[in-house]
Amino acid sequence: MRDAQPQAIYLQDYRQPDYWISSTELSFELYEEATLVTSTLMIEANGNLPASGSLRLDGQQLELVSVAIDGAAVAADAYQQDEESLTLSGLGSQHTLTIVTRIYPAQNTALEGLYRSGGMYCTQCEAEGFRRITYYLDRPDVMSVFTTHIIADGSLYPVMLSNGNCTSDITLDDGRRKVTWQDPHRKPAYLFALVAGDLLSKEDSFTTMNGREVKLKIFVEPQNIDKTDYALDALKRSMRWDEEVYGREYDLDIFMIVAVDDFNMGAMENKGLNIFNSSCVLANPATATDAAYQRIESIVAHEYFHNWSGNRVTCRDWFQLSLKEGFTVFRDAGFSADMNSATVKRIEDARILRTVQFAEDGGPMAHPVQPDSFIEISNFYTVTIYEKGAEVVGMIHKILGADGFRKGSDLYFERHDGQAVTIYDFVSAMEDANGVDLTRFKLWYKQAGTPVVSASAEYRADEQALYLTLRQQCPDTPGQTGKQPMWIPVQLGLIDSAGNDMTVNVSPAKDSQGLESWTASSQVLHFTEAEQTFVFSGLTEKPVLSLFRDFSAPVKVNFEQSEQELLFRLKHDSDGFNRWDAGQQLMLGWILQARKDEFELSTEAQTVLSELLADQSLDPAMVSYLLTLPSEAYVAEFVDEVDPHAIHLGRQRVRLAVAMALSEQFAACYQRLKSDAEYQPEPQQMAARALKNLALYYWSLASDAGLRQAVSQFSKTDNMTDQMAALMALANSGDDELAQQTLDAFYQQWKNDPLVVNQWLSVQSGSSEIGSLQRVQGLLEHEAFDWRNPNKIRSVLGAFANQALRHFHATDGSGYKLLADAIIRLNASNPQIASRLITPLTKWRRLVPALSALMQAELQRIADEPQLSRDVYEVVSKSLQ
Ligand code: B3K
Ligand code: ZN
Repeated sequence: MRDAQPQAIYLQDYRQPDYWISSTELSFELYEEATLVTSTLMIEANGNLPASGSLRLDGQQLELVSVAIDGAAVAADAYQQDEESLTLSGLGSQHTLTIVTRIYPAQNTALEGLYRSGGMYCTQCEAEGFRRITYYLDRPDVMSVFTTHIIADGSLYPVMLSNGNCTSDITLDDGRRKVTWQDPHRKPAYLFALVAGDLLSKEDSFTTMNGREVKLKIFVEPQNIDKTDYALDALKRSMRWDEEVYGREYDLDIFMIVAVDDFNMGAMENKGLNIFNSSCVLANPATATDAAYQRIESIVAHEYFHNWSGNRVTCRDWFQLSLKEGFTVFRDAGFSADMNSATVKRIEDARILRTVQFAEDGGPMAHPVQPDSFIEISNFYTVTIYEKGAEVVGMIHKILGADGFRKGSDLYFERHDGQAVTIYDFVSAMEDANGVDLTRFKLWYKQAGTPVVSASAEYRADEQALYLTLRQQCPDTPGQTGKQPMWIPVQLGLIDSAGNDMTVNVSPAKDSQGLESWTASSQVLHFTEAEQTFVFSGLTEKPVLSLFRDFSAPVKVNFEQSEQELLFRLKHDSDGFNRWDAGQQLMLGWILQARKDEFELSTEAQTVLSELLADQSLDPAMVSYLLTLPSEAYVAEFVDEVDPHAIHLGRQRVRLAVAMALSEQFAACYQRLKSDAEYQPEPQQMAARALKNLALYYWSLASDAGLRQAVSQFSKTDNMTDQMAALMALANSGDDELAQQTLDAFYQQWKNDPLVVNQWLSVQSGSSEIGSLQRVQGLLEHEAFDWRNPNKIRSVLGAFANQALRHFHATDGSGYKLLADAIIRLNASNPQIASRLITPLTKWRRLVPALSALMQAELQRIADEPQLSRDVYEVVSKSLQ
């Protein structure tokens, strides 16, 4: 907790440190009540700066026991200490510092630094958690070689791990065990990790492209040992993929993953010792859904890929966070696309961008992919840094093509291996390897906000030409006005009346600054000015335009197409992503219309949808997305003033109309895809289950026969994907008694498996049907709930505020109050989690006036709290500005 007005820090103030730390030796003596940390640092003055003789080390919540310089104790009046630092002065160019601190992991509820989770010790140091372990230069440009000793009671903590290789394991005279780990790679402190616990491990090995044998180990609490196979398999596939696609080989003899129950994020890429939220690594068929398997696959890959994009080449400062996160998300997306369906992956990513990221870009926390200031860096692990950052990297990929991009990434890794660099170093490597100038493109990193592209097209039969005029405009965001036009890659197609792609000839060939307008190999149009007209010639008939194929840029598009054209593209577009997009535009129109009126599906729409459902040549996973309505949150992004109740009503009407109109087709589709094959978490089966369960969802809405089928699937299945789909259908069926019976049965079956119980919590809290305030309050009191566990908080409060919109936006403001009370409570125990929960409240300006006022009042109530953490203060104060 700090004073009420924490200060922002600025990118432009970046300076190198006065000293470097060439080596770091840490000794952890773990006792039940406290941990003693002895840190021995070799420091060297930074020759790039005039000698200051002064060194300010970061440290928070530390009990300082002693300080010595070159072996001589320093008296307490010879250093300065405050709540955030320890400063030594009068130093020469090289010294050995020995600092002893005492810390209290069992009392650490913020889950940063060293803490206890269940019976084990673990760490989370990114971004600034290491300073809660010892005084240090806790900044990513200070890279050091680490040696770690862990001393503890070996019977309580048989497994003791840190980064690198284990170099000694001895029993001391007093019977305690001392284990030593050495990491040969220089790294910043945020990549440090330590684990001690009573754990079991599942082992495997991987032979790298150069024939080196790497030991792989996943450590879990004993009851979870049967849930490690899939993550191990995903890890091996990631390692192979990174060799094949990026030429990157692993660089230590061992790679470890540890599953931890209490964790603020998904996982952490500590060098050689990744620590995972157990929900992102543990799975078996009975307890994990297909979606959970896919999440595990992508997060295991993401953390593994960080070994190069993040660890070998790291960030100079935290303003460069997207250097490692945007690039690594782009890499894991490529991996998931290759392992599963590329179209489906693109659809999923675009959905996140359009719901969550566009909302962030349009709200009070909007920031560029490279922010220029922040108060608390933990608030910047955002969809903008991660997902928009990945889209920006993806646009570079679109512009350069796969081969050019690979040349650029090779140069980047080679040039900067072992360094802490900036986003522009990445862009420079891409430019230098390809001889291109991306100066204009860099605006994507600097300018916040979602550009809006408006398109209008005119076909001139006499010229056999289509005139396409594009205009772009990027709205003002906090602290940024008057944005410049961006370089927007528009992948496009022109479709003839038979549904085939036509050849594209574009003029002018270059823009006003000489940049080519069209890249034929990737079918990308380069749109770089505020307004441009492109002429497509040689068109013997009027084409149907398919713009922004493959979601080629993270922009909003205004382009009117008739229901007929949208249906045509839903049926014929050769780009799977744009088929989905056409369908979403269509359904969005229906929902907006149904807010005011009853809704009926047109005959044409009914025909196209039933054809899709019956077409067995299509990927069933894609079809399930084609037939999924936009979520309420997605719809909210397309209206000027959000009335969540009207959106809910409109969506319910459309949902029912689709269910009723195609009831028989859904029943038939379900029967066709039902299978007795043994469950496997592999793409084909997953795709079939996705469509089968979508069919069940609609079918059970439309008829008792469907509902009976859901009841039977619920109890007869052997896998969580099918059981969860049935549970969702029944819980949301509108039959309260049936819903409750099923929920109770599910809890009885699974109450001893915390990860399954979390799913049970969120099915209820996240439902616009049953997620009432009263129910959510009940869940907060339930034996299964725990305020210390971030997964539980997300499952109840996160699901409620982000998904059960009808209840969260209750017209008496009770939903907002419930969330604000929770934020105030968590502000004291876990500021990061508290701060993340504020997001739904940051949208108050976009709501209808009555709700807006109620929400603003709750934000103000939080702002008025006396002891706000820096995390909560930043989001609340920016939201009220
Ligand atoms: N790099 C970590 C994020 C840790 C954030 C801590 N506040 C996870 C990831 O992106 O891989
Ligand atoms: Zn990451």
